[in-house]
Amino acid sequence: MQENTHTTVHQFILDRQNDFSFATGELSRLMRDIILASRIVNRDVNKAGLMDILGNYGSVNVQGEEVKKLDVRANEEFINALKRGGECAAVISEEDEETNHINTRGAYIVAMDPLDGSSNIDVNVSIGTIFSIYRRLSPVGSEVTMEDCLQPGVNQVAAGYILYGSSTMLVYTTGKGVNGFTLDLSIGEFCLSNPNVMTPEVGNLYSINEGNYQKFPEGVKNYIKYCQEDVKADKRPYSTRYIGSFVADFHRNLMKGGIYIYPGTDKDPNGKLRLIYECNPMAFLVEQAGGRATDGHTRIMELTPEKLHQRTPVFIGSKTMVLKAEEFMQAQAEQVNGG
Ligand code: P6P
Repeated sequence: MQENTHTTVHQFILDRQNDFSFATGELSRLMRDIILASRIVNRDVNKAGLMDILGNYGSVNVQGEEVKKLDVRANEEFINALKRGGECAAVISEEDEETNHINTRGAYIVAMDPLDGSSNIDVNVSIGTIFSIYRRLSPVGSEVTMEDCLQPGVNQVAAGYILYGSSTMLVYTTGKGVNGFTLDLSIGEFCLSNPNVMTPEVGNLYSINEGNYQKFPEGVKNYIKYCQEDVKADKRPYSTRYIGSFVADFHRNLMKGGIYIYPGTDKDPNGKLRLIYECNPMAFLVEQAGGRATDGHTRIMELTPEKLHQRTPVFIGSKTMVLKAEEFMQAQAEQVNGG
């Protein structure tokens, strides 16, 4: 009988229980809750193509049930799983204006984008869930405070994403490296498929919505021109790859090397992506994989959030590429300041 060579994510977490420097199984159980919800969301996302049968948002389906948008349903699945698990004190979600207070006895704060890029579902493009985990600062048993929710990214104890793509993958870190797990539908388990992920120091892919080129800062425009120069020794011109789904663009660049940029513009100086539940978790992951994440000047994880849904410009990916982009941003700043 063939020996089972699968390492499930649950075995992996238990084997590394000691990595969670303080958790007595709490963080393991929190991950269990997130993983359970992700499998339910995966099932729903895979059915999305049948929405005509299931009905669209706001309608009532053949069973007489209200049909909810998938990101609304995903949000409910994750919050319900975290409620049942008992380890989570509060959830910050892109779907909810205010913090969801779950359980005063919980020791952890979860920040998440339950279904990022959900507008791509209708055209069968990969989408994802992004999550970030903090220990609460206030005492267990008390009400969660805004200080608990507005912690800088350097305080994260875990972060990850689930990519609902050609296969469904869980990629996460607890500060001891990055590991990837692929959902094996035949056994219904996430199994270790990408141990110890390290992102290439330099890649040849750049991801940015060039439709906004006219609005970009000069530093970004100059970096894009740099990417397009014909310098073979430097693997330039780079190729542009932009799916319009952050998790999918990030994952491809993490594995192959590359840079994703969503810059600020005069109209939207803080760009589009959210600091707490999109940029911080991806910044934790990319740094653990040897990459870099800044707002063009400052390390993402050192930015202090002032609002739950605060946005930030983001330059994230292969370290050498992010540093080069920052050079162009710095040159622009010096020019503006007459430096
Ligand atoms: P744009 C999806 O709405 C999202 O938040 C990210 O997943 C994606 O990278 C970005 O916005 C796309 O934004 O403005 O290029 O369509």
